[in-house]
Amino acid sequence: MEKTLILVKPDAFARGLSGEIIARFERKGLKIIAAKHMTVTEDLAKQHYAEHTERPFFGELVSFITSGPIIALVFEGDNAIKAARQVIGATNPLEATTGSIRGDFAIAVGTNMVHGSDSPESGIREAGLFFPEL
Ligand code: RTP
Ligand code: MG
Repeated sequence: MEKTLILVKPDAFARGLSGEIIARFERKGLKIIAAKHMTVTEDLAKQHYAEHTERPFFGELVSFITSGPIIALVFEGDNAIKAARQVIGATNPLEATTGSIRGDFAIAVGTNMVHGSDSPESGIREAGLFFPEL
């Protein structure tokens, strides 16, 4: 079974959509194996987004994810990575289908509500960063 790290990003948390978002992953059939309310430190944000270090929007990514409280969760299940990304929708909310989280709730790529790991290896790495006890 795979693990995926899901972050309910500051925009989604501030809008009071955490419950709605978490319910969608549960309805899909994914199981929560860790969850916490927290604020991401700059150091953790840089480690989490390490693959994007050279991208022009890296600074914005780090400042946004550290800008307010989030909920971090690890979901586990068969094909959890692909299943969760299907629930989340395309990176650009304007390209995400209706019925996906980003398609239903977001407009801008920088404030796209949710993070989901992009491969089984990333899932293990990212889950370990946020939940070292796992
Ligand atoms: P995520 O990591 O947040 O689940 O999103 P993703 O896999 O769909 O997208 P990724 O390529 O990993 O990008 C990470 C986050 O960077 C922001 N982004 N901004 N300005 C831009 O062109 C741009 N491209 C990506 C998004 O917030 C994306 O979620
Ligand atoms: Mg990604």
